Amino acid sequence: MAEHGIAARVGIVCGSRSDFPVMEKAVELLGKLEIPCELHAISAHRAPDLLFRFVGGAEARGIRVFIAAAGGAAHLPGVVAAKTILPVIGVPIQTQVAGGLDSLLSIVQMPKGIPVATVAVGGAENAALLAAEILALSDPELRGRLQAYRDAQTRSIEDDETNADLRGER
Ligand code: RP5
Repeated sequence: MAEHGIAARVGIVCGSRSDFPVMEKAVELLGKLEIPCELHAISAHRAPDLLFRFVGGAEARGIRVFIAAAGGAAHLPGVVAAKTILPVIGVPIQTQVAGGLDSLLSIVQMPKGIPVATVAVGGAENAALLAAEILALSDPELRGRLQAYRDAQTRSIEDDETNADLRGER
């Protein structure tokens, strides 16, 4: 699924549609930063040929970063990384078995040679921000939007009513 009708720069792939409620937070944040993305549900073990087709054609379509989310024996991000030289960010999805520790270890413990940048369990927003930071290296306008996002985040904490006494020290 392509978002915004223009060439996507971030390719988000989930092992299952059941991961979408988590990963839609990444889609939303990328949208706020005006970064076009596409979202797919492709299981690495149930549809490996389709996954290879998706990854193989992505760079030509404009994709520059992948975000891959999976739960359990979460090999999807590693398999995506094996088939591309573009950066891959892995998002471990929470599970019933070990609260997502199984997913986290499956993604973060990549043996050397093929890196996957791993965020926290359910860390869809940080995955989106990390993808934005990578894209911003060669996109000064995006860098400006990212800085504005950060500044607004900081301001919202400074403006919290519990911090009223500290405001004069700004
Ligand atoms: C993984 O197994 C998916 O990424 C999902 O997190 C988990 C459960 O998948 P379904 O039972 O929803 O197919 O492949």
